[in-house]
Amino acid sequence: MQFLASLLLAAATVQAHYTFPKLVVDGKAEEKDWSVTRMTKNAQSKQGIENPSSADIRCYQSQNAGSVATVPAGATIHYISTQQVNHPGPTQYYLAKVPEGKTATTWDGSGNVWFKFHTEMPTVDKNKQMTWPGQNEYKTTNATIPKSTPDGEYLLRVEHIALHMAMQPNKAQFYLSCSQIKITGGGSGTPGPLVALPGAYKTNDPGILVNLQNIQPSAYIPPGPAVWSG
Ligand SMILES: *[C@@H]1O[C@H](CO)[C@@H](O)[C@H](O)[C@H]1NC(C)=O
Ligand SMILES: [Cu+2]
Repeated sequence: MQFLASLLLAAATVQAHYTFPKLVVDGKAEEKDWSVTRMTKNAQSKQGIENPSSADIRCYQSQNAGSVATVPAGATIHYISTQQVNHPGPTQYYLAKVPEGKTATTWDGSGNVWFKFHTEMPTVDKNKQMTWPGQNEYKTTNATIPKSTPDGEYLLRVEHIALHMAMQPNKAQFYLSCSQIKITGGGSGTPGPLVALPGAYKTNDPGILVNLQNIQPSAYIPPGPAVWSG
């Protein structure tokens, strides 16, 4: 009986959570899971991160990936999700340029190096319910790599912040992964502001400690730096 109960509990847990093992660039998916995307520690458990100051908030990785994906500047990207992205909350994308002398396959992404290039705001659906772009899909929302992003190797980070429990401190859930990419055909933009992960997020940020029942959709404040759109 106890065994059955824990099995059911495990099934329910897995169903409610997700990982993003596969990057899609202009409609073409990486050939198999975790080949350019770094395998995350929750690859099996699917558990989100609840402490936004945790070291795991950067890439949540258990290992680096073997390959690097070529991504043209201006490309549309998204990720395949292992489960339905059923929780309310924003999808955000970040990039960090690999420093001189390092490579995307080995660099750890430390320092004030991350800029955000995409976020999402909630809207109101026809039943007057707050809803989020991409909610209930089996993939993350699309984003465009800004055309003026300089060429070179980067870590690309996707995150979905699940806010259904976020009225309590350290109960928002962060689902994320990082991919190793090489941007080509880019420009001479100066991406910023640059932030560190961990560092950019605090437990009490208004986009992390938030009761969605109590706010207007337009009043939501996505956490992290301003978006750089190139
Ligand atoms: C997202 O991008 C893919 C190409 O990668 C495209 O096929 C799809 O139509 C886009 N979806 C939306 C909603 O724009
Ligand atoms: Cu969940």
